[in-house]
Amino acid sequence: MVFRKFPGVSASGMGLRLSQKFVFLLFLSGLVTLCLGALFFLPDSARLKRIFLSKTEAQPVTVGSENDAREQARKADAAAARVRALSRKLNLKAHFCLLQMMKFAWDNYKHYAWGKNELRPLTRNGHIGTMFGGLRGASIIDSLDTLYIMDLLEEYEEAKDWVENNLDLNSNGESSLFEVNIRYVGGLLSAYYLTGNEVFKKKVLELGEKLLPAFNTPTGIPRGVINLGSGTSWSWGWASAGSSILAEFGTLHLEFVHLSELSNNPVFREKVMNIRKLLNKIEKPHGLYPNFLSPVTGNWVQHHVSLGGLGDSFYEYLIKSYLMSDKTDEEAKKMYYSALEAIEANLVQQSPGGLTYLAEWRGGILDHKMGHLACFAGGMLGIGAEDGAPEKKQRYLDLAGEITHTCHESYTPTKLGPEAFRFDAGAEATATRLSERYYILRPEVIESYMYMWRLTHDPKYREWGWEAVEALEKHCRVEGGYSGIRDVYASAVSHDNMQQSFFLSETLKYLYLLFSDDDLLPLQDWVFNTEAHPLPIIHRNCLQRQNSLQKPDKTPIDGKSVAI
Ligand code: DMJ
Repeated sequence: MVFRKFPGVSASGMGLRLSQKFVFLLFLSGLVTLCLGALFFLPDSARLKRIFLSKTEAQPVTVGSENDAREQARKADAAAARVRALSRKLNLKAHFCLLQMMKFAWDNYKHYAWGKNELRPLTRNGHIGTMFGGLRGASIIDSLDTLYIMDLLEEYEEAKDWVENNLDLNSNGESSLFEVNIRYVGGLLSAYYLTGNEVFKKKVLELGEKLLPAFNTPTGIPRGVINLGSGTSWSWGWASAGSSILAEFGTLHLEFVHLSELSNNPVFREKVMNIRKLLNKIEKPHGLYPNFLSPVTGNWVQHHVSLGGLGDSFYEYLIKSYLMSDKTDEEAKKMYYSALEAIEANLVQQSPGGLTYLAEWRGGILDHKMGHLACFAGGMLGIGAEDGAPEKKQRYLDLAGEITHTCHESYTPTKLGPEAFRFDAGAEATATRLSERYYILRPEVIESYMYMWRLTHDPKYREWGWEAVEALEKHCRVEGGYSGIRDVYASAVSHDNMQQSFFLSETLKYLYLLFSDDDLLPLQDWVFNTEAHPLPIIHRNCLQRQNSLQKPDKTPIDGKSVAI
């Protein structure tokens, strides 16, 4: 090797200096390589990689984002499908549970209380009570349509046979016109319309006739109590000044219209149209309907207004009369929406915590309390929203959702709700009195979940319904059936020993429908009476429909005459 000579440096000295430099440079480059290499292994190295990579190398990252986006969309779809599958599973599970629950309630009633009105599940015997006079089998009549809808056909046959062979309408005793109407007349009508079995029609027309004497008053407003054997009727002892109750005489319309339809006898319709005529005519304080009316003078007896007990189903039957008439009963429509205006102006309130509720009104003074019974109003407002004035439709649907939300809020901590809850002295949808803490298997909150589900398909309503199923199983199921509980706030529940007939007719049916497809008893074709018995909408426009199939010159499309 020839080294160039540099001035002042010997060859051997230069060689030594060169090798020192070489070692130093080698060391330096090793250090730099190590440092750069280490950078790539730092946890946040991705950012540095981006800086060090050229644009062309960076390109695949953009392609990767599109892929990522596609991948994310695919994952989201898969997740949605999983949720749908899960909710189908939950529906199947819910259906399965509800069938088991209905069967359990029915089997226990059959075993321990057959033919009596209700089951006492703790003492495992039957209860007759005083509401139905001499009538028996309230749980059987209330269960007929639920059993049929749930496809529990063996059990339905047992119920039908009992009606055929054992339902005795020639009974004496003090019976409530309202309760007999909503449970027996409603239950038999539904059973007839669903199954077409003539035995139900025969029985219900016979029973309808027996209720007519209750209307023999100076005004035609019926009294609350009737002896089905003798036809004598009188007012409830507890109702002030011999008055009749708004929710009682105002909850006959749907059933009586169908009695006239089935019998071709206008008398039933005339009786309820007469009630409506009087209510329409009479002066109403602030547009509101008080709960007590004299059947003698036709005047209000007290100024207590409520969408809870004593008032509730009167409002429900106004909108349902309109819907059941295939939206032809304009008078019912007008009365419903005017009543709603008055309710909005006078009863709808907002709590400090932001909950919307329906207060009670006592001669202008508000009682900031809502009964469990008033929770049906979520569903009622919901089904009535569509036919409200254009500018009110959304408001009514929102109000329906808000009331249902408030009622759900009252369902805590057992996930079952008290008989009444308050919004005063710091209370937010909680029962403040010991005497209002009980839950007797009532349906109203679940009823509103069912309607709101059908109207909005918001999954929260099914979630809330499922909470109720779990709570019923946990707190109300006992060895001998289902029982109400005395205190929804108590950690150790105490049972009231009563399986109400409306648990079978309403609570379990509404839960079952909540988890069913909308075409099981579609709201376009059926209305539910206040005991959840489905009654068909009376379609009057079939002639128009037939005509619409004809050519303009009225010649039938197929050239043949249309049989009507
Ligand atoms: C049912 O008999 C009916 O829903 C009625 O309109 C009110 N009370 C019970 C259920 O809570």
